[in-house]
Amino acid sequence: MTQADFVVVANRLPVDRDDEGGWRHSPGGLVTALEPVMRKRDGAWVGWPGKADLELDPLEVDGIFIVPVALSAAEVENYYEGFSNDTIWPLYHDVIAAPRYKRIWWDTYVAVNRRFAKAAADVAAPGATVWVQDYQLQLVPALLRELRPDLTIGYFHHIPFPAYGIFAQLPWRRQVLEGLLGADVIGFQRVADAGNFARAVRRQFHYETRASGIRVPTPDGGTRLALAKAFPISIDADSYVELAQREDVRARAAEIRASLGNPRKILLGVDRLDYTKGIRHRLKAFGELLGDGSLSVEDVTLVQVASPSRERVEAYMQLRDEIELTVGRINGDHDTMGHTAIRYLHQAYPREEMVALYLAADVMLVTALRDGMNLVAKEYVATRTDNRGVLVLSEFAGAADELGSALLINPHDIDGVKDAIRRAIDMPAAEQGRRMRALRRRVIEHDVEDWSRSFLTALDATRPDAR
Ligand code: GDG
Repeated sequence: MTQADFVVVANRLPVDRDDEGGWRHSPGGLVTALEPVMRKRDGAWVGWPGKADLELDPLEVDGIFIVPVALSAAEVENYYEGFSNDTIWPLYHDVIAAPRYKRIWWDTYVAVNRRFAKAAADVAAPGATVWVQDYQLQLVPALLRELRPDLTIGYFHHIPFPAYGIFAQLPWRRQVLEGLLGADVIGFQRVADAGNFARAVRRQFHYETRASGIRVPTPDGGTRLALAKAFPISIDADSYVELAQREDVRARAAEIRASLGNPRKILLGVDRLDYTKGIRHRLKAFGELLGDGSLSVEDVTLVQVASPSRERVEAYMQLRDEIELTVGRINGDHDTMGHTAIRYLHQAYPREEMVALYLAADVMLVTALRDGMNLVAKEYVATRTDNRGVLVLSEFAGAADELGSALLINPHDIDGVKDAIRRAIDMPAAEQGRRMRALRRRVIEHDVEDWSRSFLTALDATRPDAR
């Protein structure tokens, strides 16, 4: 049995199974971020291959040791669609949608987390470092520590951690906190998320917390220190800059503008179709601006990419209906034969096309009601190599902590969103340049490699031999 000194545990594997039974690289941000470390550290990746009832043996793909964890169709329904995406996701995003608490979902979540922990314990070499990713696997750190006390365990939480008053709704709140406290370093997107976590730990267990450290009791009657701290995630900025400078991508951006009738300004929204992203608020503001005559479709078009997501979860089906009704109404009221108000695209595109869209857009609208980070905001900024363009950014996205030079908005304040859109459309080039330069500096200096390096450095510092 192969053993690895560095193990990543995530809900999904970094590769997808293609229809011929081969493996394809899935180009996600996490994969790009961790690939260099995986190679350097002789890494293994434990995760679900993305299809139910697929039992696969471990294998090596492009220098990464892949350990597939099988899930039955019922487990996908209860652990993934149920507890992860219909309990934790809405609860941790400030109950924008109502979380559903079902005991069968919880029981399955526990069973699946055990399976992931066991798989990680089996592949980790003595004294290895294991990095667990995200809210689907909150119990893995403690389960793994129980199986393998010799390991150094990190956990990164990609979504918000809510205020105690909201978190306290969770019937299994103590078990979840205990699960997370099994890690040596618990990483969050924002300082506020780490603070909410520490507060929940104090309220539930009365453990002592000082600065980022939490004193956690150990089975031998002593204590150990767990670190709960912000490590804001980022993008592979260089690869976005490169794409943005490619001739074919730039030509495609011009083609997109032309195919929309070369409007004076193009506004853009890019989101998974998710109720956390504030798509309805954005449409409402834009619709009102057209309605009150502030904007005209001859002049301005909104392109909204809403990539399909979690289509078997009820709240997402409802959201899709509402958004499509709203888009239909706005377009019906305002379109002319030659111009459309909203070009709505319920599709997923290759990365080149996304970058062409970023290049074509004068204004990027990120109006999330709650978002761990929001990488779309960072991607837009990275591609704007001419320092033109305006980012309108929700204060409720983690990215707002770093991107203060954007036009920050409260998405619930529709008049405020309308003002920001107007301001963005009319912003003089000099001000665009000033703001965009500051935004780009931040994203390029703090890229995803910087993120994984700072997390792993903090994690290494907790090793017994480093202490
Ligand atoms: C979670 C947290 C946190 C979207 N549509 C297409 C496409 N995308 C890409 C974007 C971006 C990514 O998906 C979405 O990332 P976000 O950060 O915006 O949002 P979530 O999916 O909700 O991610 C979030 C993140 O984890 C990382 O920690 O920032 O807060 O919710 O990269 O470009 N990519 C392609 N075609 C599409 O149609 N190729």
